[in-house]
Amino acid sequence: MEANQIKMNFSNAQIKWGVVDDLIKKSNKILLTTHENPDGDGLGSECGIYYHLKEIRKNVRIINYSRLPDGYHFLNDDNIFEYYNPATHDSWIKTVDIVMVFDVGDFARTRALADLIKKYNLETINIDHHPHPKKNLFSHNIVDLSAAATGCMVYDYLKYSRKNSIDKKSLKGIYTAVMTDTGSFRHSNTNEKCHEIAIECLKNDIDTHIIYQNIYENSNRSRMKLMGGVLSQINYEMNGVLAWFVITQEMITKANATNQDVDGFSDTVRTIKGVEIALMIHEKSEKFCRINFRSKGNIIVNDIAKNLGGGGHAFAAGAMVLGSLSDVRKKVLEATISSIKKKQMEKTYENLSR
Ligand SMILES: [Mn+2]
Repeated sequence: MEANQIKMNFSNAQIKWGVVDDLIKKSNKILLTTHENPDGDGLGSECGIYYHLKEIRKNVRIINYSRLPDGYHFLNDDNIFEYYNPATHDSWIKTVDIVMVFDVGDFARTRALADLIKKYNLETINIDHHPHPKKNLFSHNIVDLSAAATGCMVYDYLKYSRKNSIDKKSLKGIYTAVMTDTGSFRHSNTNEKCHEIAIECLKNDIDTHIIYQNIYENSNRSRMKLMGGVLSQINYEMNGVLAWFVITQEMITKANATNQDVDGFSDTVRTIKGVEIALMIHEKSEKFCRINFRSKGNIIVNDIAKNLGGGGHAFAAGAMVLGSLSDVRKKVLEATISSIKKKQMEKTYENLSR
C-alpha cells in the first residue's frame, strides 16, 4: 500500500476535501465500513455519505463486520446496512476501487475486513477523529482530533462536494452521528458545528426527537435490571473523584441481559456529583475484560487506556485487558489511581508556579 498521508492527528486545521473528492471521483466501486460493534457515529457517517454516493451513481455498499445493533434500524429503511459474510461479499470486495473507513480508531477494529483489505491490497481512506499512530495501514488519512464526531467531517465533505443541499436521508445519519458522540449535545466536545448541523436538520424536518427515542428510550427491562445492580454497587476512590464498577458475566446472566446492554452505564455513573472519572470493568469472559473510562473533562483518560493496550478520545476511552476479573481489576485500578494522582500533583505544581 502506498503511503499517502494527507492529514494526520491535527486539530482545527483546514482539511483539503478536494483531495478526498478526487479520490471518490476516480472510483466507481466504493465500500463503506466502520468498526466492530458499531455506534451511532460510525453508522450515521456511513449513512450520511452513502446517499450522496448513490446520487452521484457510484456502485456503493456498506458492509460492516457486525450486525446492525437494535436501536439503529430507523436508519435502515432501504436495507443499506449489510454485515460481513465471506461467501457473499468476498468477490465484490475484492474488486472495489476504494474503501472508506469511518470512526475506526484502529485499523484492526474492522476485524475480518482489515484482513481482506490487506489480502487484496485495497486503497483506503480513513476518516476519523480518534488519534492514530503515524505508522498505519491506511492509504490516505483524514484524522481531525477536534471534530466532535466523524459525522461532522462527513457533513463538511458533503458541503464541499455538493451543489445541492444535503439529502434528508443523509442528514438523518449525520444527526445520529453528532447526537450520539456528543452525548446528546452535552459533552465537552459539543461545539458550534454540532448545533449548526442540528439547525440544518430541524430546517429540513428531520424528526430529531424520534432519533433520540429510537436510540435512548428503547431500553429493555433486562438492561434496567442490570443497571439497578450496577448502581447499587458503585465503588469510590480518592474522595469520590474516581467511581468504578464491575459487571460480571453472572450479573448479565442473572438479569437476562446481553453484553451490549452495558452501553451508557459509565456515562450515568459520571453524572454523580464530585466524580471526575467513571470506570467500568466489564468481565467479557474468564480470560479478558473490557474497560471503559468516561471523564467530565478535567482529567485526560486516553493515556491510561493506551498504557493498558487500548485508546480513544481524551475524555472517553477504553481497552480490552487480558486476565481474570480480579487480576484486571487490580491492574486497572492501580494504573488509574496512580495516573490521577500524578495529574493532580502536576496541576498543584502548575498552580504554585503561577
Ligand atoms: Mn466517533
